Amino acid sequence: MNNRLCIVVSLVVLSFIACKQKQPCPEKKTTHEMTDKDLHITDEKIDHLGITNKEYLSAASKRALQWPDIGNEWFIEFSAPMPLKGDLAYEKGVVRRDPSAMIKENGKYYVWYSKSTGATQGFGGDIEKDKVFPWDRCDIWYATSIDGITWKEEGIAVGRGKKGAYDDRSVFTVEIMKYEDKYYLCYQTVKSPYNVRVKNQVGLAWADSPNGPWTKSKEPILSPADNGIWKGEEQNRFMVEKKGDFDSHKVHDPCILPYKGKFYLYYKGEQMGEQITFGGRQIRHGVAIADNPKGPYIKSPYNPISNSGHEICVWPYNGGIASLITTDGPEKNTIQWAPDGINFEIMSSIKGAPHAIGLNRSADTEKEPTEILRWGLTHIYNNYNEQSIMRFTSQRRTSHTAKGEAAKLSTEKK
Ligand code: AAL
Repeated sequence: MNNRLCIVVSLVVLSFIACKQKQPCPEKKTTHEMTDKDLHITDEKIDHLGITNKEYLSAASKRALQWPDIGNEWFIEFSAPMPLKGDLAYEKGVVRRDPSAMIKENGKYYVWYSKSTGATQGFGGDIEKDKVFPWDRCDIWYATSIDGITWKEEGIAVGRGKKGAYDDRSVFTVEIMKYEDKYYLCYQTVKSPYNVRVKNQVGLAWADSPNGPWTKSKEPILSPADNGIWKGEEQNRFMVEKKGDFDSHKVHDPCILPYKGKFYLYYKGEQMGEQITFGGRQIRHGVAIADNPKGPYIKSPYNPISNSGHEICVWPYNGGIASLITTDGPEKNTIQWAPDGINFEIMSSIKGAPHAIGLNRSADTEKEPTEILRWGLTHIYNNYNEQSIMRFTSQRRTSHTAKGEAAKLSTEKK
């Protein structure tokens, strides 16, 4: 090639690359840039959405046209939590919180939860002696019930480890998985001293019966990412040289689901140097996947899989995984669904959901996407030193009638 030709070819290639770079990627079009073709407009959709003129679509109308065919069944309302009866009723001086899901065995519901006693002093005093959080110095207890309302506390399931073990300070926020007639409890662990920079891990215990005895894993099954760097020696969790991954400080709220022949451990991550964003804490969710219930659990390269939420609340639905996203982040107060357990899309927005939900795993999850949320367990703060487990219910919103209108409608139907 002579020099002139060479220059011409190079210029053509360079301008092609430059032009390519300027082109917006088709998947990255803003709502404003979308054309009728992108929106799949039909007369039926225009009528359903009540759009005045399809030649003049506002950004809101374009978004509405993009909504997939989401059914009303994803939209639900929660009733105020109700107290439980029996041993799980409010008890003076006792913290019972973060109920696991319930499983039904031998005609009884089983639930596991964090239990501790005594006042919470916080981090101002002597952390060697004090209880720094309501979930500090906890053991995992369990209870059974015939009707899900009156409960009998059965005793301790998994206690804290011996001094020096990774779980010597507290074991808490537990979830249950039953798989092939074996039972698995996964839970949070903290090793002493419980200071504000302490890393939190996840432990696992297994048993042949829901009544135990439970064998604990010798090592944690999940740990925080180790790529954050604290700044200075002071016990200050907001001071960092580098924040690291979304889960560089804590891995919390573990929940294992058998899914597609593997085991998906969903968890909440807390990052070193946490900030307030979008009016809430920087809380995200991740998933780690294993071939066997006992692990090893490998964190997904797609993490974080949610940039919002708090406690993990996930269930299988229609070949995918549904997730209730509460409390923190720009997508809080939504229910999301991922066809592959990883790529979640918003299916509905909901009013404030109960915290730390313990799902009813015996529900028919395929009946409706939110069937599993018809009733379950949650916790409330009676005050900072006492928390109790409560029962929630939810219902679908199917009508909106004026006073007297519903009665009239049903008479007319007859
Ligand atoms: C909850 C959960 C975890 C935290 C603490 C107890 O909301 O996210 O369990 O560690 O608070």
